[in-house]
Amino acid sequence: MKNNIFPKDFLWGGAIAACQSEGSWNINKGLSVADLAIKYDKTVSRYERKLVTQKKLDNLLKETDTKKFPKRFGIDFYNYFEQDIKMCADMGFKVFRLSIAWTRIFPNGDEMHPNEHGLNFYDKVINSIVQNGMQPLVTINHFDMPVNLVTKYGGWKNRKLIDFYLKFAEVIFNRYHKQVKYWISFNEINGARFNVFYSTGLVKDSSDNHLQDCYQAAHHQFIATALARKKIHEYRNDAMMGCMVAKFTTYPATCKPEDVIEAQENERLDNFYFIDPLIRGKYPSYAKRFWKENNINLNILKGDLQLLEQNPCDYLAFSYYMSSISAANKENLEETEGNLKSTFKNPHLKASEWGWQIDPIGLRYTLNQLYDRYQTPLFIVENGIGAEDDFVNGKIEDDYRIEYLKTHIEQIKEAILDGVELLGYTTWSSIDIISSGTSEMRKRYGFIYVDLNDSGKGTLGRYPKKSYYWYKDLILNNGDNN
Ligand code: BGP
Repeated sequence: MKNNIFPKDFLWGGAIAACQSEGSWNINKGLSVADLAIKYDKTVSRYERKLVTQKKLDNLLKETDTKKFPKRFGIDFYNYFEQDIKMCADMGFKVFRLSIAWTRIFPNGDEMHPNEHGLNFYDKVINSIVQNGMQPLVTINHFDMPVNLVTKYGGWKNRKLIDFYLKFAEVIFNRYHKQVKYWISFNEINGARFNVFYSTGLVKDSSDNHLQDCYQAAHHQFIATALARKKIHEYRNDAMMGCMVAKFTTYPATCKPEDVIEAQENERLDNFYFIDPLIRGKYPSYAKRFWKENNINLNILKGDLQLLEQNPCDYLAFSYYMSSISAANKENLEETEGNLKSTFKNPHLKASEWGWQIDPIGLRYTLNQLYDRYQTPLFIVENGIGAEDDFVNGKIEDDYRIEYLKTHIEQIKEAILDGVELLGYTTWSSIDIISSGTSEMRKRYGFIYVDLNDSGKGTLGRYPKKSYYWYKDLILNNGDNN
């Protein structure tokens, strides 16, 4: 028995995002990029799902059948939040991760004054989290920027976006800094590489050099993060501003040196390129070569690099779902799905129904890798398994979810024993919500089942799953009974 491994104040909890849960997409709210995400099933290629061209955007904007856009309705967290937050508190959550919809506060992103209706909603949500004894962990922007900032300003490649974002951030800092200590500037900031439209609002054919735009957008998000970090520290000294990446852990497919180099290159470009500026305060040395070879000419203003250097994030947050393998020659590799991008099959791993490869040991490896490299506190802000749950006689026996979380938590323990400083663990997700990647409802991650199907039908009733009681017991014992 390994006892007392998790620190006493370890932040156990779960996560959701505004655009996948709230619904009420047009109640005192502007249109967000997430409101344009159509439901797809597994048969539609990732490339097709993600690709947003000008023509596609025009068609999406003209579409009048709102039912095609499940994220507009979510799970009606907008009206159910008190019940949902209470159920999470009853599970013993110490922290509740949520995001604030930019389009509720600034419906078009470029207004002079914030929308008081939107703020009133989050006043109630954040009060409810705090009154229920949990710390709110707030993601400022989770894949839901205002569409107006796309159509009028061209998205994050435009430096003006930094000002709009900061205005939004300052409004919520001013309003919630007393209740909120933990912040994340952007959900999965490496989305600029993998989830371009929803992360940065860039339309694929809007310029001659799309890749240049993606990396310019990422640069602007780095600057926005540094400025937001600086600002929140003016409100409270002990604030914790984190940056977050989708961590893509990959192993060389063989011990062939070419495969090892390929794996190193993937880790660098998928992850470290995005973390280094925000934690180390500077771009990695290989960035120059990458820019040159890809015809990327970043517009970095005087003072930008100094700003990054002076405002490193206070912790590193990341999502971890699966791992992949890398090889110089991909001919013999078999492709499978993964978070934000497809991966290659590792013969030693099983996968979820959606093809995401389950690798608990990879989480220990990742925690050690990140801590060795950055020596800054880490926070796992997403980890979980998407599955189709069977709802039978009001019960959901989700043993596969318990197994997934249990084996990952076991490896987190090992990493803590290895010396990794970990602030907390918020599973994805606390409650079933609409899938980010496919907008399906049947891909469920929560401890709480929501009676809603892919056609938008259901009572919206909330039911604790078997995993709800398991997680409750785990938190009660601070992870020691796992
Ligand atoms: C991450 C996102 C979440 C999310 C999760 C699971 O990329 O931050 O918003 O939903 O992945 O992905 P999916 O819903 O596509 O299964």
